[in-house]
Formats: sequence, C-alpha cells, structure tokens
Amino acid sequence: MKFSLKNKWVLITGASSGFGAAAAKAFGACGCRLFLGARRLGHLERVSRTALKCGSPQAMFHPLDVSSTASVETFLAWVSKNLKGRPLHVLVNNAGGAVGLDPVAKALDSDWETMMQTNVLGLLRMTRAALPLMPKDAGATILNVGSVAGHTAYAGGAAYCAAKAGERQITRALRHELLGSGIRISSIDPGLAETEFSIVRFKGDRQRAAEVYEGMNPLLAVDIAEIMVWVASRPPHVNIDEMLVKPVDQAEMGKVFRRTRTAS
Ligand code: NDP
Ligand code: 8X3
Repeated sequence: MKFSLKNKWVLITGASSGFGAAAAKAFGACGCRLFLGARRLGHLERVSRTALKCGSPQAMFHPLDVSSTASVETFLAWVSKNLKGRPLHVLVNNAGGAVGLDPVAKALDSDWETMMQTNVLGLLRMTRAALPLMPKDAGATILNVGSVAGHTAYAGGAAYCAAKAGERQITRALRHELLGSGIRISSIDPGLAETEFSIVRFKGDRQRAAEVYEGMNPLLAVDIAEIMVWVASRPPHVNIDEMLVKPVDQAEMGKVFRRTRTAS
C-alpha cells in the first residue's frame, strides 16, 4: 500500500534550482508541507510560490549554507520552531555539485574544499541536525542525492567522484545506524541531467556547460523529483536502498550517444 505524503513535512536542501526546485514542486503536488533551504533567497521565494501553486499547503524557505555548521544549526532551529513538535517526515539531502574539471595535478584546493564541504560534510551536518526531528515510526525517509560519479571515476572528476562515493558510503553506514528506528534511507544516483550543475562546474561558462548535453537527451530535473516522491511513498516497510538512474543516451560515464546535427 502506498504511503500517503499528504500534509507530511518535507525538508529539501538545494531547493533553489535543479532537482531541489523540481522536488519542491513534486512533493508540493502531493500535498506536502515544505521547508526549503539554499543560499539564493530570491530563487527560493520563486520556488516556494510555484510549490504553493502546485498544491502545497505551506512552503516556507530560509537561507541555508550546508558548508557551515552554524548555518545548518540555525536552519534546523528555524525548522524545529515551525514544526511545533510535529514530525519531519522526509529529509532530501540534495545540496551539492561539482566545481571544476581539472586533473589532480592542476586542480585548486578551493574547488576540492567546496565539493567536500557540500556533498559530504553538508550531508552529514544536515542529517545529524535533522534526525532528532524525524519520527521513530514507520514512513520517515532520508533521500540522499548521489551520482553515477559515486559508482565510477573519470579524469578531472577525482574530488567529485570521491565526494559522491562518500555520499554513498555515508548512506550505507546510516542504513546500519537507523536499523530499528523505522527511518528509511536511500541514495538516488543520477547520470547526466541538465540543470545548473554544469554551469556551476564550469564557473559560469554556459557555452561549455551546454556542450555537455549537446546532441543527447539528458535527464530532466522532474525525472529525479518524481523518483524521489515514488521512493518516499513506498509502503513504510519498503526501503529503496540505491537507485542508479541514467538517460537512455548514456551507457556509461563518458559513453554517450550523440545525434549529429542535420543541415538546415
Ligand atoms: P543545480 O546546480 O541546479 O542545483 C544545486 C543546488 O544545490 C542549488 O539549489 C544550490 O543552491 C544548492 N547548493 C549548492 N551549494 C550549497 C550550499 N553550500 N548550501 C546550500 N545549498 C547549496 O544542480 P543539480 O540540481 O543538478 O544538483 C543537485 C544535486 O544533484 C547535487 O548534489 C549534484 O551533485 C547532484 N547530481 C547532479 C547531476 C546532474 O547531472 N545534474 C547528476 C548526479 C547528481 P544555492 O546556490 O542557491 O545555494
Ligand atoms: C553529475 C553527473 O557525469 O557530471 O553527478 O559526474 S557527472
């Protein structure tokens, strides 16, 4: 039997764009009440309005920088105040991404540090701070966003692949730690998806970012958002441990089918 998400409280990190913004819409459409966090408040405000239009009874937002323990704690104190003792049912640890595609020999400390701070430490901090608010009964869910990069490795991806492999291992460790609590935990690991991901990776170079998806059909943010909702709405005794989701046009990392341009 499907688990009803109606009126359940859902916290989404990285809700200002991409998968996080699409998740706000998708959970909102299920009647969920939302806590949205990211650094860009203007974007969060727009996402909140859209989620309300989609059917969310409440879509609140607050600044969040997952790379700062103080910011995470302030954010969770705000969540706790607004929950007023009610439980947080779903935590979506989505904030993160890649910065740079340089080989180790040339890469910058600052890029490595950002990737570890967001994808790894941010996820740990958020989970530690949110767990006390999650019900110790059936149906609560933690959804961690991993990547195909956590399953393989590619040149220029050392730190990002390590970070997403870290996410996968953290999810697995938590699966042990949460045993008996009723709290479910999943890693959703997408392949190429056209969001702001590549624009961020290439530090604003939109041309280079667009080339990543040229001639192929990438995943869309909504594809992953729908999967998140599906995972969280399984019957409470079902835990989807890991999901590797790639576009049909991507067989492996770096092995992508691209249609040649037809002359017009
Ligand atoms: P986007 O760049 O569109 O979204 C990234 C989100 O993370 C933004 O909302 C951004 O918000 C937020 N974020 C980044 N750093 C921080 C921070 N320090 N504190 C809080 N929020 C932060 O990319 P995606 O939607 O694609 O990325 C979402 C997740 O999916 C990431 O973890 C990424 O690694 C992963 N992923 C992406 C894939 C892809 O191909 N697109 C494939 C596999 C995994 P803001 O800047 O406003 O803070
Ligand atoms: C994002 C997918 O292929 O750029 O996690 O590493 S990839």
